[in-house]
Amino acid sequence: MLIRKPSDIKSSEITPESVYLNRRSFIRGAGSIAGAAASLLVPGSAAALATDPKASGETLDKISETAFSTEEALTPWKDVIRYNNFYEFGTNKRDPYDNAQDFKPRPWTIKVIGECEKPGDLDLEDFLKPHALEERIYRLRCVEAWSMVVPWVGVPLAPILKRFEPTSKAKYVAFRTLFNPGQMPGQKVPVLDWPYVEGLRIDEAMHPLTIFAVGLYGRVLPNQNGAPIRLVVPWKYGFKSIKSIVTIRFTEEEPPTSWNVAAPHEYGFYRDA
Ligand SMILES: Nc1nc2c(c(=O)[nH]1)N[C@H]1C(S)=C(S)[C@@H](COP(=O)(O)O)O[C@H]1N2
Ligand SMILES: [Mo]
Repeated sequence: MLIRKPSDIKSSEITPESVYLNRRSFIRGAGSIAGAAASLLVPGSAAALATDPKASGETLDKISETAFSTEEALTPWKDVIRYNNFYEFGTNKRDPYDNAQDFKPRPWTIKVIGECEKPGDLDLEDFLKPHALEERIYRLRCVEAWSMVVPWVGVPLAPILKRFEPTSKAKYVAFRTLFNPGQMPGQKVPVLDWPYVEGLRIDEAMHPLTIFAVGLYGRVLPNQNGAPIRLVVPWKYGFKSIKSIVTIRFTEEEPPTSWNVAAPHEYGFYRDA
């Protein structure tokens, strides 16, 4: 699939366009983190970030905003990091904030396998380099009950996937979260069939708004938001946006997904290796 520049993308291809896309907010080539990140901080957030012990993450340099951002007001930092779904750290919305702080998100490698010519690894550090993240703040409203507008820092998934040369059999992309009950205490409880898995059709995975997020509010991802790397699929329900990804697999068959498996489903739970 051809990846086009934002100006080439018809609005009709971006669904639901009116909800979160507003081209007028396109800030072309705006310079540094100073300008870009500062403009993203709603009043009070800069101070909140500076003093929040759970915002220890390093800042990400040389990033500015993409064409895809909404002009809607951002959800304050304190809410973005305190109201999460991440069952690996508990099932209440506040649990990930309370329980994810000892999680070690680095070093981190993602294995890319399955229906592709060049299976291999992705190293998280490559995503954090300034050139990789240039112009990569996506201010997106994601579809979910709490529907937050978050300034994600990330990169489009499509060019990353294409590096591995998916074959014509690659009709889906399956994603898997880390399984490590020592670090993810919620995995000791059988609320889901661990590890968490999700899948997208290849065209959904290649959509320009499907991103790998490695940060928010100009900093590396807080653990509770899916550190160190997660999907953001803004027009899909939140559960599609799988967190702490360790494996990507190209498949011909539709892969199982955690929330489907949680409902009765044959025990063909997806595993690799
Ligand atoms: N590994 C993993 N990824 C996950 C989940 C989860 O429990 N485990 N919850 C999903 C759901 S239901 C939602 S709504 C979003 C929430 O992302 P947020 O906490 O950054 O808002 O993460 C998704 N990704
Ligand atoms: Mo969700």
